[in-house]
Amino acid sequence: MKGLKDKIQNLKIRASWGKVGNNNMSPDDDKGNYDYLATYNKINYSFNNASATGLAVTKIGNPLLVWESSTLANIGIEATALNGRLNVELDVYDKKTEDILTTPPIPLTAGTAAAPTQNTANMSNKGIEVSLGWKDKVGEFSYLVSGNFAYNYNRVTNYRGNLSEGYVTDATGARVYSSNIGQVSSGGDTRIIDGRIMNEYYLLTPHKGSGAYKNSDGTVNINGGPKDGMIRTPADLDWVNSMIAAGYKFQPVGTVGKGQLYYGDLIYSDVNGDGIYGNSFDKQFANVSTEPKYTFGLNLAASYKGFDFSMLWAASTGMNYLYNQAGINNTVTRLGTGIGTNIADNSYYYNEANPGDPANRINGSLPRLKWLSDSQSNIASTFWLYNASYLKLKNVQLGYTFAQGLIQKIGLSKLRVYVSGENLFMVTNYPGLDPEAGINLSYPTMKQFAAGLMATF
Ligand SMILES: [Ca+2]
Repeated sequence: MKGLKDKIQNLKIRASWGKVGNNNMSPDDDKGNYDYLATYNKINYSFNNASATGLAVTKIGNPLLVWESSTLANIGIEATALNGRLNVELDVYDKKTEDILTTPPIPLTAGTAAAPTQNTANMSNKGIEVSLGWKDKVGEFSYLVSGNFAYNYNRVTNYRGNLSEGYVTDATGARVYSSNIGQVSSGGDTRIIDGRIMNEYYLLTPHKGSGAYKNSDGTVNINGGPKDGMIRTPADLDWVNSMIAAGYKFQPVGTVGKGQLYYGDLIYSDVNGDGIYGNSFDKQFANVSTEPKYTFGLNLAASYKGFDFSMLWAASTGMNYLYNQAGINNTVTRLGTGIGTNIADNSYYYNEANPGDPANRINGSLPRLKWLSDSQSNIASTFWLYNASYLKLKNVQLGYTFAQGLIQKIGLSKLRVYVSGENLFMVTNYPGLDPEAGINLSYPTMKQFAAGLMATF
């Protein structure tokens, strides 16, 4: 045991369990504060063939309503070893949020009043947090390296039932595609549904064709067409026309033409196989949300004689943002509104009348420019879903502390000068302003430099 004590100075195993209540109504927008009461509103009704004003229930009350509750169980280890040089912390947690307030849909046969607020949804967050640190001194040089890592796994565990999609035979004997997504989930481009990430993206996907256009018997190849979903060449457009001639459809814009579906437009996958490329049944869950799955931090510090240096790095990965912003990557143009260089340099252009036009850019990464509106390409799809992972140098500081003997002569007890910089460097593929600040950022994060002098009398 003595040998071990020499190596490990501190070892703590801890566990905790707690339960807290919350009356904040989420994920639905309505506030749940007084929802145990029914809401009444003035409403007109017919009395002796004349309109009269009366009172009617417009939202059904729920006297059984309780707060949502979160149960957090946590187990962790803390250790300091090798004469305080190594520091380790590890935490594993399991958080269950139950009785989340929601307003489930009710059938119209229940009347026109809004459904009562109920405690129906559950959510699970599980994760791990690790922090490792090493500090040491070699002669007059001391240094510290510490890093942290966190992983979170989020799932909605109970909402409105399971998703059921597929072909069914309707009352007339016809084979039709049916989905209960509207009943079992809520939201739009991001949705809440049982078994998936909270507010997971649910989107159309650009059609990934094989690049071939026809089958060996001369018929149109339904798995062919443009490889990246954009109609780029005359052969791509011919394929679209042949598909339509063969009875297939493209949505949201179904007809081919300059003002409709044309060169430089995206077309979407027919995921459910109903022959319509890009209808609502072709939306899929993307396995990502705006919440990071992994976060990292790294802190480095060192000092030698009077000099001191420190640096802080941070990274988040595993989150995606649906981003389609005027002036940055949205290719819809308006009178009096400028377009960014990203759009000017990367939007598709093809001059049909002159295929050799040097201005042609048929490999442009963004769709063609459009005037005022675009209901084909600039709509929600995974084309506009960007990996928002980033690595940032958040802070660097270099300082110098003057030797005591020198400064005591001028009546000071301590004198330190320093220079520091913030947000100096970032690596990301996200085209927006700052992925750390989220999608809707109106003012960019600033890069800052500072120089300072600290005098203690
Ligand atoms: Ca379809």
